[in-house]
Amino acid sequence: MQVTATVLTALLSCAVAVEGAATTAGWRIMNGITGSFCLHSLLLPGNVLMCIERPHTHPYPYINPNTNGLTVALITIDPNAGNITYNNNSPVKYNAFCAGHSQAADGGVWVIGGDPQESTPTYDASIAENKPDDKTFLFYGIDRVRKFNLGPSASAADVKGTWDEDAKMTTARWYPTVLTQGDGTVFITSGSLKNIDFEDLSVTNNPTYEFYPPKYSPNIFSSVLNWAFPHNLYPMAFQLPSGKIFMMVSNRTVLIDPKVDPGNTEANTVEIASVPAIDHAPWIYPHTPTAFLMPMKESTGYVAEVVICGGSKNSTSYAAADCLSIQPDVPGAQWKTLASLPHARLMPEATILPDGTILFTNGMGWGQAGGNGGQAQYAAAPVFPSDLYDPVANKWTTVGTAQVARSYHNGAILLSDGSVITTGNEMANYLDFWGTPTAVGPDRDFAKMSSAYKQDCYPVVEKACTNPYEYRIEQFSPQYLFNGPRPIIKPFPSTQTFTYNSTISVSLDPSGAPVTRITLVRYTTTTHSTNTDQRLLEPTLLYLSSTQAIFRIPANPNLAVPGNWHLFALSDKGVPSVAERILIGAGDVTNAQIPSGPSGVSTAAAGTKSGAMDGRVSGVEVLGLAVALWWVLA
Ligand SMILES: *[C@@H]1O[C@H](CO)[C@@H](O)[C@H](O)[C@H]1NC(C)=O
Ligand SMILES: *[C@@H]1O[C@H](CO)[C@@H](O)[C@H](O)[C@H]1NC(C)=O
Ligand SMILES: *[C@@H]1O[C@H](CO)[C@@H](O)[C@H](O)[C@H]1NC(C)=O
Ligand SMILES: *[C@@H]1O[C@H](CO)[C@@H](O)[C@H](O)[C@H]1NC(C)=O
Ligand SMILES: [Cu+2]
Repeated sequence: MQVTATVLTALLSCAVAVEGAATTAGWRIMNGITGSFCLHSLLLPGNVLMCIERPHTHPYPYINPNTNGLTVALITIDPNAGNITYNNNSPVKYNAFCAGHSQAADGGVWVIGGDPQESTPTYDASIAENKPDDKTFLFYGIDRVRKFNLGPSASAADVKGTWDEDAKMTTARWYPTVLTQGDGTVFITSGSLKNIDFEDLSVTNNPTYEFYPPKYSPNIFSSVLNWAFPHNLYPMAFQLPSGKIFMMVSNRTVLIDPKVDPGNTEANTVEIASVPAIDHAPWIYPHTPTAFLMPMKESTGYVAEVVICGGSKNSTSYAAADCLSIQPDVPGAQWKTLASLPHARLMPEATILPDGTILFTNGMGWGQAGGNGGQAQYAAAPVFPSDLYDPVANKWTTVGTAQVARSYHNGAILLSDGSVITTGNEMANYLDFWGTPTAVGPDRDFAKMSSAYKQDCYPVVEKACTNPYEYRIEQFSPQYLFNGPRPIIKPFPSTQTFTYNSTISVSLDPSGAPVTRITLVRYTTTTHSTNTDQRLLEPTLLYLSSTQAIFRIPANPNLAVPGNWHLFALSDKGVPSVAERILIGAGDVTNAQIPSGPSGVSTAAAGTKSGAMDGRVSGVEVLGLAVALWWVLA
């Protein structure tokens, strides 16, 4: 144990100090540490990051010295200064390690289920869900529905908030997927009864889903979840604009209609296309791929398209590069093949950027997800390059090389300035085990791991590993931040809820770059490459001048799912403004007055504008020309 203090010091001191705003595109390690390591990463207003960690376990410091044992940290991120500040102020009663989560309709977050692995000093043995302290990993899951409510000002200056942990699900769930629906209900699916042990699967399967607040009763059995076991943890799931829920488990896809009361049957579930038969392991933990929704544009009817990428091959232990997509709301939809990832990876993170491109980061080239706090490491060969996907061209470009490995338990989050941070990894000590960043090998296969390797890192021998918990945040600045001046949005009312089918006026500062597009990117939460929140909407502009842009919030809450969104304005060069926070939810419709006189957009231009995800679509040029013309005229 004496090794720990020196290891921590080394970890903390190896970040190179950065000063001020990034000056070139690419990666940099931010100043400071997260305190708690970010196994779960959730965005709150004001670039406040909530990180939830695995309680530290032997042989590592049982009490995390940074947090004095608390497992939830709130971290204020200053993307311009390159600084992060840990605020030690948000304990949970019921350990949230291994929970599922989503952004909540009121701007808070849901954190549901988890693992009762002991965390001191918040550990309280009198709480039934906190099992006796035997310091092993195979506890029963937690049945708690936790809600984090924002503090009154919902800003970085007031990050405290409060936890409500009284509500319960019908069962315990470890590794459930959670998503927020249009009416604010949360859908909670799968999650085993306890921390899964692939060598003893007798008491873990929980092939059911339920809703909170409760709907129907007690919960609903899913034959697809049951069929896929043990490959049914953290299923991929999204709220679809049709109101149905997309769920993909292993290689089967179902649509669940929450409006249909199924009784004790599966009457609300319809299976749609299976994924094509290719050399790919089940598309789910521990062969973890990631999934996201393509940007959705008003000009093309806001059609939803789910993309799934990465994971593991079936024939070998190498990562897979495959990407597939489907439009689940379209009758008869089939999965189709997209361009493959330039770098095969499992445990990747996909982050939708304000211009509608998608950044792929994190992950490993070999092995599988899983491991015991760095003591047994199932994945090797960290993938450092980052890859950018252009959905219009179906094309990938490699756009930088990260410095920090992001193996098991990693995350990535878009900040309001348009940069992306990567978080987490509990295999920061993977070199103890694997030797070199490129080592792979069947002799170290998780299934038949030779004791020579295992012992290097296992606490029963006194050769304890170095600290596995990664506390650093690395920041990626996309090229668009260096392509010209940024548009400037004037401050937006931070406490107002904007409701469905309202028209919204965005005040623009004419000293910023002229605006050609508005995009809305939902705040996210992510763990285990599972991010049900992420989506980008591009409304058609109803009016545009140098000082004002007007657009309509979609009428459909299952499209513009309630909660916090980033509102970005983009220049004709694709340079985003700093986002303003917009809380979308139920309420009275408000309509901005569309000024009479010349507008930067005509109805025709708006109608045909295809969104310019690739920055070259003629619609934008038309729009840019219209803006320029209006300026000349004005
Ligand atoms: C950022 O952190 C550096 C180094 O820790 C410090 O010198 C600087 O004052 C900080 N800047 C801001 C704006 O907080
Ligand atoms: C789906 O997965 C099952 C179980 O892993 C496998 O038997 C089946 O062949 C797969 N189907 C396709 C189309 O890959
Ligand atoms: C996966 O590989 C095994 C052999 O390792 C093979 O028996 C099985 O059919 C493969 N499954 C799929 C879906 O290709
Ligand atoms: C949205 O509002 C417009 C008028 O502003 C109205 O014509 C339209 O029917 C509304 N749509 C829905 C779905 O309520
Ligand atoms: Cu995990």
